[in-house]
Amino acid sequence: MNKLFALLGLFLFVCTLASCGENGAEKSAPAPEAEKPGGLIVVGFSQVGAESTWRMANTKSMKDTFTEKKGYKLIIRDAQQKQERQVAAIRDFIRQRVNFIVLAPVTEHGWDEVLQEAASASIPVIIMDRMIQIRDEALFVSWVGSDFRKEGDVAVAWMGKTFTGKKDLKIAHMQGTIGSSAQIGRSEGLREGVAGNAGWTIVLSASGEFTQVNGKEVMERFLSERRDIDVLYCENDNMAFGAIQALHEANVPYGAQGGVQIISFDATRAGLEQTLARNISFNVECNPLHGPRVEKIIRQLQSGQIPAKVEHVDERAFDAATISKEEILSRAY
Ligand code: GYE
Repeated sequence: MNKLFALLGLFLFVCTLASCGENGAEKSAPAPEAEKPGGLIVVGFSQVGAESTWRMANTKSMKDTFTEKKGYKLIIRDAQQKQERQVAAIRDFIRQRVNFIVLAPVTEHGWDEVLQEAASASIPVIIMDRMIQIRDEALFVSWVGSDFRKEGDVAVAWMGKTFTGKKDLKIAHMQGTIGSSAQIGRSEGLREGVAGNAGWTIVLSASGEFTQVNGKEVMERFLSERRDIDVLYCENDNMAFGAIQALHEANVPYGAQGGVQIISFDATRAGLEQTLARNISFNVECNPLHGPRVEKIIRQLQSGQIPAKVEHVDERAFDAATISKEEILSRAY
């Protein structure tokens, strides 16, 4: 009986989804019942890639949540940081007539067409992690992720406190994947901080694509251009690890020894180890454990409820004085 109501709820929801799109969003008949091997709910998950510790923890959280034991079949497609691959994966999910699509988008733009296709097939789409910019917001059900702009603001507030009175602050800016929400929000925070502080200057800027390998390479490039860097504003932990390797190899002081002060984002366990060791001076948390949050949305949809359109995750920030070894060890990512 419950199941019947759940299915009815979902049916009503997808009808709403299909009918409220503009720009030619056709009012289509609901897709035939998806193939549900053994009665499982099929979830197609288009993941960005495996570029960082954060990302691996995010994939694991999805795998741990959407298990067969709990009644799900999870199909994961790794896009290797390429949007074309994500579009192809979504089309494939539509062809397979999955019950739900979960998209962790590599960048914000370029989703109108393919999400229109998903809506026309009456497949609800949940956006996780990074956000999308889309003409018609009815093309996705909900988004769950971090407030990246706020993360940037938290880092900048720390800089303001730490460097008060410093007349000339030279900042090297290592950005994440250009066009991704995590990069956009964190970079905007810094840009605004620089605009509001007369003595602050971004002297170097480049993308390290959120990976350790590129982080090292970009830092080497930065150091070949100049060494008088006060702050490295680095948009994730893995790039910070690469940057630390480069600084170490070039014999340039950083962290507690004085020299370059590194700000990082994610606060993964390894990132917090580096923070406790005072190699990273300040680390802003970004929580990747979205699996249960996405499942909650799916459950709501199944029981005919309309989930919140946007859900932000509460996050903290750390310096060496505000973390303990126990806290690091108990961290799930
Ligand atoms: O900060 C980074 C990852 O989108 C929040 O992507 C995510 C970011 C995270 O590669 O480590």
